Amino acid sequence: VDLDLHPKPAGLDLQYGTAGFRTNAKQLDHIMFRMGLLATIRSKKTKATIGVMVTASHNPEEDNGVKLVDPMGEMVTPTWEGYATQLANAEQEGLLTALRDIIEKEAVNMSQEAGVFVGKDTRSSSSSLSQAVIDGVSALGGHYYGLVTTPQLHYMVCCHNTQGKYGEATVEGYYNKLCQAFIQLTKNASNRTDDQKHLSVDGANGIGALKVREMERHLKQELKISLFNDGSKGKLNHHCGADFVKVQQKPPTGIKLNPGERCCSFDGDADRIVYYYTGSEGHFHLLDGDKIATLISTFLKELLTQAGLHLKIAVVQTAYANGSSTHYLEDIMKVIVRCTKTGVKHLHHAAQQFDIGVYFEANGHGTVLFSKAAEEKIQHLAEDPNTDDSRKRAALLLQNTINVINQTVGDALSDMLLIEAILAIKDLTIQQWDAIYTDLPNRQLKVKVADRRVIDTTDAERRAVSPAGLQEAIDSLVKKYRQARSFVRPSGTEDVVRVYAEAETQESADTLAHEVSLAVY
Ligand code: NG1
Ligand code: ZN
Repeated sequence: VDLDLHPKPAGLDLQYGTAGFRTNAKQLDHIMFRMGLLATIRSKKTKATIGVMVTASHNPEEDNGVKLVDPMGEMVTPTWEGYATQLANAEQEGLLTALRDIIEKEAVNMSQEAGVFVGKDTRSSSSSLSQAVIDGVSALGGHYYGLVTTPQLHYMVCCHNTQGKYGEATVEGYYNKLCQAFIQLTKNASNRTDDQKHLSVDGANGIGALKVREMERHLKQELKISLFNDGSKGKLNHHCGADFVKVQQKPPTGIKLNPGERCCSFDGDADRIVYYYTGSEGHFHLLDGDKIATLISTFLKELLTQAGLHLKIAVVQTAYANGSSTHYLEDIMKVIVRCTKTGVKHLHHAAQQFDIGVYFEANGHGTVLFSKAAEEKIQHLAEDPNTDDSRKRAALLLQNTINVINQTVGDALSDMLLIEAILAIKDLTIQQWDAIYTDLPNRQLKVKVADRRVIDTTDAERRAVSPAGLQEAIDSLVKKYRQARSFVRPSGTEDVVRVYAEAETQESADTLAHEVSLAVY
């Protein structure tokens, strides 16, 4: 490869953050090329196929980003995140040395074959930027998938590296696996009405809109989707999409909301989903990642009981989880709850410690992980001729649940099918699901500061250890309100400090969030 193909502007420094590199698309050409190079080296090192996804998820259309996907479809390891940052920031004349450093440190055999899967979202900059990645993929065996959702790319990397055991490494194979499982699941729901089979989807004017249309053809009318914000008119993530709905706590523009009807929003690369509806009084009701985690874990726990299986199930959340959800899960449902730092790699890792780990960020990114042992026990029960009918039914439901889930990463399409199936099987309306517990009113704000890195946190980001005095200030503000909680942390994807507050009333949550933002300056 010609290392001077996509030269780096001198002096530009970027970090591989929680979701890879993410900034204005104009600054990313050299980053893409270099991530193509790094993915090739990572592939040679792991002797497996590596994924590279070009997207900036829920961020504005003008932005873009890139992240690497490891062999089993998971996020790349911290050491390689470090290499990514080093490689990205090496000045043009030092690029060769920076590459050699990594190759040497990792003792990579450069004659090993390499394979890299590349995917992109629908941003206008994604075509040229993904081309820059491909230019960097010097090796043969690269495969360009073009337009895919982030979770589809993760899925195909995993399928490829497990020789098809997880499924076929094509977009078609992905639809077949998920949709067949969904159809099997819904056979357990009796007499679904047309209303129950109907769902309104806000595609955020992004890749999720294209892909949900493709997927719908495999659903045999078992789910009928009205698609809004399909990308034909509006701008990506602009006043629409999961992040807008979650943070603004209001419906997206461009959607038709009839009272009581189920709606959901994807984000710009379709790895997040949130649900909502308007009540008869015109009130907006949001069902976020916490409500989704509660629905899924309740369903799984009931099935485990019916199957007579003793498997350890846990729910993994972050500091952004609504206090009511944590209380409900721990004290009423009596499941283990863990709290990790923000960023799915942390949640994913914590969820792997259990037989069944349900993880969701409040913003709607999440999935369920089943240990190998758990999957085997379920399979054994389903196939054992001595299993009685009701236990067998539960075991089969668990098997199809496993198949509808994308275990590599949070996936809006897969989560949507799982949620729709659970609502059908349990014969729940969205209102009944919403009524499982009542959210504490909350508010999220962002604050621009000179240097967000002066804020250091501990206890899964729930307490600030620096700058001195900040935590004490937050503590004394929180004391003024009932059922209140608040924390601040530097964002890993934007140059801001995020403030979160919850309290007994919306007014208190808003005031508290405002007061805490003033304390951050
Ligand atoms: P930051 O910018 O670090 O807060 C945001 C989300 C994360 C995660 C990443 C990656 C919130 C509060 N934070 O991270 O949960 O999804 O983006 O996209 O939603
Ligand atoms: Zn996303």
